[in-house]
Amino acid sequence: NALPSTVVTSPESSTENEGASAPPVGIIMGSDSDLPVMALAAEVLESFGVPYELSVVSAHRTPERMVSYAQNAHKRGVKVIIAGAGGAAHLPGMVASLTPLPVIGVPVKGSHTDGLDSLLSIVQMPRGIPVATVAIQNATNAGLLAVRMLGVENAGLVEKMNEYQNKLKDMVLEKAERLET
Ligand code: RP5
Repeated sequence: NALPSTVVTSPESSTENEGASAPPVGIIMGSDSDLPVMALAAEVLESFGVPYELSVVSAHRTPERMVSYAQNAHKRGVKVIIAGAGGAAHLPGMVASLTPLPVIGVPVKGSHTDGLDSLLSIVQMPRGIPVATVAIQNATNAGLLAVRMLGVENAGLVEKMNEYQNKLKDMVLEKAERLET
């Protein structure tokens, strides 16, 4: 599971380091076992040149760390949080309840279940506390959604997203053409 070279890891102390200039995207996950999935979001951000930090923050095993991370992220300069978890996947929703930032939830498949449990745990939020939930294991879309959110204030990212979508379209059309000839 080699990670992209510009990964910025967030040490424990940085969760409370108010005033520091954090990268715009915080990728957090309930366990290091979620990393193979969550690395997909990191890869997307890397390809768009968006800096990020990567951290294990467990709602159940390190609840105080989760509270500290969520309450301080916006003060440190984080703009969007991507939170992945599996099973009783409380992390994205709890973090959303503690931060004013947009939270994108990634349901991670468990070793004994198909991930539907994680999906429902993350998507079924009560009115008032939204989590933008992507499909099971689809951290790629979480990364893309974060880029689109940051594009609200960054015309360069909007341009890159246009290019990305055009490339996607070309790829599909090439495949369709190969099939049809
Ligand atoms: C969740 O429990 C994590 O997000 C992970 O998906 C799942 C299993 O964690 P490990 O037992 O592999 O550490 O909190």
